[in-house]
Amino acid sequence: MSETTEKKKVILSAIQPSGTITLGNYLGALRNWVKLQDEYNCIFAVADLHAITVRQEPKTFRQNILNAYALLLACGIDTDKSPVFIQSHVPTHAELAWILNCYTQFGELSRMTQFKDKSQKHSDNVNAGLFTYPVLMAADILLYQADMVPVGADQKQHLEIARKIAERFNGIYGTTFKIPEPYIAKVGARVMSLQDPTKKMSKSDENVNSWVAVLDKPDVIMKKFKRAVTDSEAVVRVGEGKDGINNLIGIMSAVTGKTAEEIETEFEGKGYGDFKTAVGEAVIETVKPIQNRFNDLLNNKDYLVEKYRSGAEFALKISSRTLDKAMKKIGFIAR
Ligand code: ATP
Ligand code: LTN
Repeated sequence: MSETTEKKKVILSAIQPSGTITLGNYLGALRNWVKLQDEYNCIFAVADLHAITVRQEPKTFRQNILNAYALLLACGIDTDKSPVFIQSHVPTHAELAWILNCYTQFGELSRMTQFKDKSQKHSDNVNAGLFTYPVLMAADILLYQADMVPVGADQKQHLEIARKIAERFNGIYGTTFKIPEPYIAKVGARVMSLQDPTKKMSKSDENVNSWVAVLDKPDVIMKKFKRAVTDSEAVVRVGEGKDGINNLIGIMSAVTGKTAEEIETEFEGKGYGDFKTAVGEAVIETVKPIQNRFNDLLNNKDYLVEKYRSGAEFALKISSRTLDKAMKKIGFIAR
C-alpha cells in the first residue's frame, strides 16, 4: 500500500497464532478480510505478543507464527494491497501499550469477560499480561488511526475498551487517536463446534473432533464431519433443536454460496450420512487451493521473510507517527 492511497478508510485486524487456524476463523474472519482489501486500506497482523498471555512451547510457537503468516497470504491477502506484519517485529506496539496501561483503570479491565474466562481456564497462570491484553489490542488499533476493526462478538468488548481509552486520552490531551468503529461483516458466518453445536468452534477446544483446521488433511476433515453431532430427526432442514444440522447447513452454505433452502431441496429424502459426506467434500474443495498455496509459501521461506520484513517496515513507519504524537503530548522529550 502506498501512502498516496491513504484516502480510503483504514481497517486493521489481527489474528493470534495460538494454534491451528480453524474453519471458523476462516469463514468468520479471514475470508471477509480478503474481500475488504479493495474497498479499504487494510493492515493485518499476526498478534504473537498476545499469544504469550498463555504459555507457548517455543518450537511450536515459532512454527505457529510463521504458519499463521503464510496462511493469511494463502487465504488471499495480497501484500501489495494490504501490509501484513508480525506484531513483535514492530516495537511501537509494546511501547504504546505501556503508555495506555497508565490510562486504563483496573476496574475496567476486571470486567472483561475474556479475562474472566481465560483466568479460570488457566488458573495456574493468571499473569498481568492476560489482564492487560485489551490494552495491547487497543495499542494495535490506535497506532494506525484505524477507522474500523472487523471483530467477532467475542472481541466486541475489547474494541469498546479501546474506544474508551482513546476517548479518555483525547479528552486529556486533545485529539490524538481516531476512535475506531466495529466493522460488522454483511455475511458473517458463525461456525459452531462439531461436537457441541451450542458452542462456537474454537481452536483451543481440547476435543480435536470439535473443530476443523484449514490445514487438516482431507481424510481428517471427512472423518470429523462424519462424526459431527446431529439429531434423531434425520431430515436435512433448518429447525429448532437441530443445532448440529443448522451448523452443517450454515457451513455448506458458506462454502458453496447456496442458500439454506437450496441445500434443503438438494438433500430432500437423503439421510444425514450423505449430507455429512457432502459437507465434508465441499469443505475439502474449499481448503484445497489454500493448502496448496500454503505449502508453496512454506517452501519459499525467503519470500515470506521478505514479506514480513517489508510489512514491519511499513507498520513501524506509520505507527511511529502516532506514538511520537502521543508521547509529545504527555510531555516526554523527543528522541
Ligand atoms: P481461541 O479458541 O484461542 O479463543 P478462536 O479460534 O476462538 O481462538 P480467535 O483467535 O479468538 O479464535 O479469533 C480470530 C478471529 O476468528 C476473530 O475475528 C473471531 O471472531 C473469528 N472466529 C473465531 N472462531 C469463530 C467461529 N467459530 N465462527 C466464526 N468466526 C470465528
Ligand atoms: N484479540 C484478537 C486478536 C487481535 C486483534 C488486534 C483483533 C489482537 N490485536 C487488533 C483486531 C484488532 C483475537 O483474539 N481475535
